[in-house]
Order: sequence, then structure tokens, then C-alpha cells
Amino acid sequence: MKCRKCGGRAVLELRRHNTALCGPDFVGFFRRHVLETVRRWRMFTRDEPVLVAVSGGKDSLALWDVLHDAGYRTIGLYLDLGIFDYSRASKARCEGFAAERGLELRVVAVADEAGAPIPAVRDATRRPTCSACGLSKRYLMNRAALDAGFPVVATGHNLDDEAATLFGSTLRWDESALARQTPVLEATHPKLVRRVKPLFRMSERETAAYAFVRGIDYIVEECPFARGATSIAHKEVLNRLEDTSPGSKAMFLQGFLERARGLFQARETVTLAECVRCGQVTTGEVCAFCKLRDQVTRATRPSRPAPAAEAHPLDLPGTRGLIADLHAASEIHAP
Ligand code: Q46
Ligand code: ZN
Repeated sequence: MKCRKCGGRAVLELRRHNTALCGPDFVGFFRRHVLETVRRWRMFTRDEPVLVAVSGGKDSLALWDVLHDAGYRTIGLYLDLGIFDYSRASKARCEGFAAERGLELRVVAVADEAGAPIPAVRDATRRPTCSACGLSKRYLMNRAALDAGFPVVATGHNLDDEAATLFGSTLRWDESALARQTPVLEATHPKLVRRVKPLFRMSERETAAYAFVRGIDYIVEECPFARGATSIAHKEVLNRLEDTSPGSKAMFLQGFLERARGLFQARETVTLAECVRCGQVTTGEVCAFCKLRDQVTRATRPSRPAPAAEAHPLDLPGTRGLIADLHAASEIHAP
């Protein structure tokens, strides 16, 4: 297979673009597409510093690489979820990436902010793990950007992620999720920062190829909680469609964004306020993250030690069980 551009050996066939490219030409192709997306969707300007949320995976590190290479002012943000070895390994990848390029990486530990790492938050709140995790990530990303004075956070969501989310929301006809599905979530309140997804037109296979050709050391393992997630089943369905009809995922997502999203968006009216506890944006009085932290505090608070038992006239060796039984009985039968 030959590169359509230079005639050299192609490393990747891009069926939906009806082309094949060698390593350097593919890197150029990938970067052009991402930067064109940033411009066309007015994600951020050259003057705006960008906080890039990195997870140690191929997508977010590829995004940081593209933006840094293009001369954007960027800082990385790593949210340490405290998910066992997965978090340790993914943090090391982000630190390595930043150190190699002399870039700044900020690390925020969920355990410091929520009171416990994600697996313990899940146990304390009895929420599905990904729901507790997603809520914490959105809250902490926004707060980190506000604290650092960044107007925008960029995440590494790719075409496969976005098409699978859209597919899931459509199956459920979840109107508010459909209204919120966009590559640019504008800041609709002074305490919200813009959230953008510059890779939303690039497939997972393309970002993996970019990371590989660029020699980026990323974590290949998925988060252990991703196993069995419905979004993975949706991705598999879409992959089968893409195999038989290249370009299906892009057509599905692009068509929705151009023709259908506005219909859902027009109906979505929410009133935003500031959380009375932390000052972050909420639709109620206390934000969901503060409530989650409260639940964690209650669940992890050490139980109060039982008051020392007073000496009892009948408290003789061998009578302890009897006295306890008498006390218990009097409580049970009390009117
Ligand atoms: S939400 Fe769920 Fe991910 Fe959080 S718990 Fe892991 S799989 S990391 S994108
Ligand atoms: Zn709050």
C-alpha cells in the first residue's frame, strides 16, 4: 500500500477518506484536521490559554501534542481518581509526557477533594462508579480551570466516544443529554468555563495511529471500571456499521450536530445558581459534588467510641452478659 501523497510506504489506510498515508503525511493530515476543527468550531483563539485534561491515554496525550506543537499555550491537568494501579500508571504517563516537553502538569487528587478515591466514593454513595467519577471530573475540571484563570478546558473525546454517546442518548431518547451533546459547551455562567473536544472528528483508530507514529508513551489498559460499560457495546455496534459502510459514525454525529441538535437545545431551559457551600454552579441550592462529599464524610467518619461503662453494683465477674441482657430488655419493653 502506497502513500497517496508521496508514494512512500503507507502506514494507515483511511477508508472513509478513501486514502492511505505514510507516517509523516498522516501526522500532517491529523494535525490539519484537529486545528481546522478548533478554528471552524471557534473552540479557542490563539490568545487563550488552554487547560488540557489528560488521562494518560492516547487521545488526550495526542491532543496535547497537537496543540503544543501548533504553538498554543497549554497546561495539562491530571485528575488522580485513585483507581488502584491504573491511576498510578496513567499519572506516570502524563508526568513523563510533560517532563519530556518541558510542559506544566497540574495534578488534582479526587481523594483530597471528595474525601476518598473513586472506588471508596462509589461505596460511600452507592452511585454507579462511572457516575460518581464523571460528576467529580466535571466539577474538578471546571474548578481547576477557574482557579488557574483558564477560559477553556479541552478534553480528548474522539469520534468513537461521541458517536457512542449519541447512540446511547438516542436509544433512550434522553432529551437533555441530546441537548448537551456538542463539541463546544459554552460557558453560560461566569463560573463555568468553556469545554471543548477538538478530536471529535478523529476516530479512535486515527488517534491511536497518531500517538504511535509520534512515539507517545500512553497507557494502553482501560480503566478497570470501563469493562462491561454499555458505551463499549454501543461502540462495537457502530464499529460493525463502519466496517460495512465507512464514514457511518461521522455521518451519524455530524448529521445530528448540523440538523437535529438545535431542536433539543431550544427546549432545554435551566436556571443556574451558585452553590451555597462551594460557590460553584448548580441548578439547586447545594451542588451535586458537595452532596457527594457529604455522603463520603458520613460514610467514612469513624464511629464514636462507646462511652466507658459505669461501674454497676451487680457488675461482678460472670454477670456482665446478664446485665447487658437486662438493659436491652428494658429498652425493648419501654413504652
Ligand atoms: S468514568 Fe468510569 Fe471512566 Fe471514571 S470510573 Fe473509569 S471508566 S475513568 S472515562
Ligand atoms: Zn458545592
